[in-house]
Amino acid sequence: MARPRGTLIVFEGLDRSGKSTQCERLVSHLRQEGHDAQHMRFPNRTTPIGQMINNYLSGLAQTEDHVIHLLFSANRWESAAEIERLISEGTTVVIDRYYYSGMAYTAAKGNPDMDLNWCRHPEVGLPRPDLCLFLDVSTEVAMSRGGYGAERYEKREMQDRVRELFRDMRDHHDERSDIVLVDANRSIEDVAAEINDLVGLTMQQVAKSGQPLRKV
Ligand code: Z5A
Ligand code: MG
Repeated sequence: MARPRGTLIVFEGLDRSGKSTQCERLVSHLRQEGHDAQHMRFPNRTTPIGQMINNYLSGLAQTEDHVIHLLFSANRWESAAEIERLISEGTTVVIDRYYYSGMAYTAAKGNPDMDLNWCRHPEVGLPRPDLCLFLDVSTEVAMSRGGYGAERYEKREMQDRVRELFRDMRDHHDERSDIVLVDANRSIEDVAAEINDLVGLTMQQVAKSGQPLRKV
């Protein structure tokens, strides 16, 4: 019998919600259970496009708002074929931030020409996650985890707007059926336990349904 395809899992959420921590734990957990699992993150700062994004985020470069939006998207397209290949070989891919961040952070700049609908266009056709785990954390808890750093978007006002736009996306956009909200104000272990259960269920559904990987 052919090996079932892998599952595509994405972590999203505001800064300091614990995405990177939980991605690493999930990949270790899946490997311990005998699954092939691969960790990816966006922005992927290792490519030439990723270096341009890094220069922008760290304040070394000024980049026009449309241009940086398209660079974030291009940085995902650089990896799209690799994601599809891994999934088709039966590897579960766990991604730290994806196009949901792409949409919310650009739309949060408040340029009326760049609303969530506009922001979604360059993402259409990317591999679509089987599950997007949205780690929901209060501003107070996020601040208690070391506060915000020095990068461009790490400011209270921007984070508050991003929070609202993520909420919009969960309630009104095509994305809503893929997103599951996880209360990330709890301990690392409690959050991880819920995530392991949710991911286990999704992997079973994918294997049982035989549904191919969808596209955004
Ligand atoms: N961006 C964009 O504009 N467009 C795009 O398309 C994409 C991204 C993809 C960089 O992202 C910026 O790019 C980001 C969005 C924008 N801008 N902002 N702001 P990034 O992913 O490189 O940012 P990051 O700095 O790696 O991640 P983060 O969001 O700030 O953090 P996190 O990964 O969610 O949290 P963490 O590193 O796992 O945890 C933070 C700390 O809290 C750490 O000390 C942990 O040990 C601790 N922690 C974690 N969980 C817990 C719990 N449950 N309890 C207590 N302490 C905890
Ligand atoms: Mg992180």
